[in-house]
Amino acid sequence: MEKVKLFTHTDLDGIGCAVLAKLVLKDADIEYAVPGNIDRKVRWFIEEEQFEHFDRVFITDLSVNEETAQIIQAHCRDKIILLDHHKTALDLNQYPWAKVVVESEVGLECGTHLFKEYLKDVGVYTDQFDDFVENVRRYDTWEWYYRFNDPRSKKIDDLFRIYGRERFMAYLLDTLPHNPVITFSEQDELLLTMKEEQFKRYLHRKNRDLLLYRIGDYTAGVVFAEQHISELGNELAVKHPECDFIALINVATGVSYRTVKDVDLAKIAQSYGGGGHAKASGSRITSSQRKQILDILFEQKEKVEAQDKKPSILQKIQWFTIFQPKQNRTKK
Ligand SMILES: [Mn+2]
Repeated sequence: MEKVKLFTHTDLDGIGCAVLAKLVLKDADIEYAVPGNIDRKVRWFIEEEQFEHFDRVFITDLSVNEETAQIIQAHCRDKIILLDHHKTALDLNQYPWAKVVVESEVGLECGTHLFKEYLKDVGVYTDQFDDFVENVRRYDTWEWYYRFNDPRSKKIDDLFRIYGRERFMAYLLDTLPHNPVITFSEQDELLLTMKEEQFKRYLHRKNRDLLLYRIGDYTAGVVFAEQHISELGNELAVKHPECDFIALINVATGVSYRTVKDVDLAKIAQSYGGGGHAKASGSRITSSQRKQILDILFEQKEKVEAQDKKPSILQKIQWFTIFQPKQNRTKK
């Protein structure tokens, strides 16, 4: 059996790939990543020659930047397979190990469906988890809403958010093999109802706080939000047809963009250092931007280390360089 490593995204589409890897390929080593850290993780994996321990390495529902792509090309092009559906990653198709498809005969693509097609092509998958894969695809592309008007896919994503990644993953690995069509227990339905009610209250508050801004040539509805991002973006877009797009700001992570009108948000996010799809994209808030926010909020401030925080590698290096000369001096 091949030893497999999988780098995948943390959302439902990302864990969909992890579920297929575990169920179909059995012995797969899963590592979760986000657009903000995938390059660092993949480069470390190559530089430290970790890839030597694996026969095959997948990167799913995520893409790498040009610099990382060149490192892959130079050092492990025969082992890595990257499968993604983000429009801003299409340039990676110049590399034989990358397959970026935005749309195919099924509709809009997603990571889990591309991974399923790959497994089918190499002959290890037939159709046992097709219902799950299709629901992941419908949720990730919002076809559940725009094309099928069927909330089942969204309920699966809601359940994933309620359960949390590890618990949901365990639940899927346990149930899918003998019950490939996901059903909702009475308890699940109650949790889903509670989540729906909580969302409605959140939406009401966020809609009240929404600000309209002119950004470049566009009118944007801007709101600070850290929960229910996809759903909130969509509902606010429906409520605000006067906007071109909605920007949801989570200071801790970044900005999510959702279309109202037909504007290319992949381009807009790219101009702020991000990427994504035409209808939904994102850009990061950098640590220096967060520092600027702190400068605005608190005039007189000084950074102090928290007690229960492990020192970062950078801090360790700093300590090392500070303490080293002193040790040498005492030896003399
Ligand atoms: Mn995806």
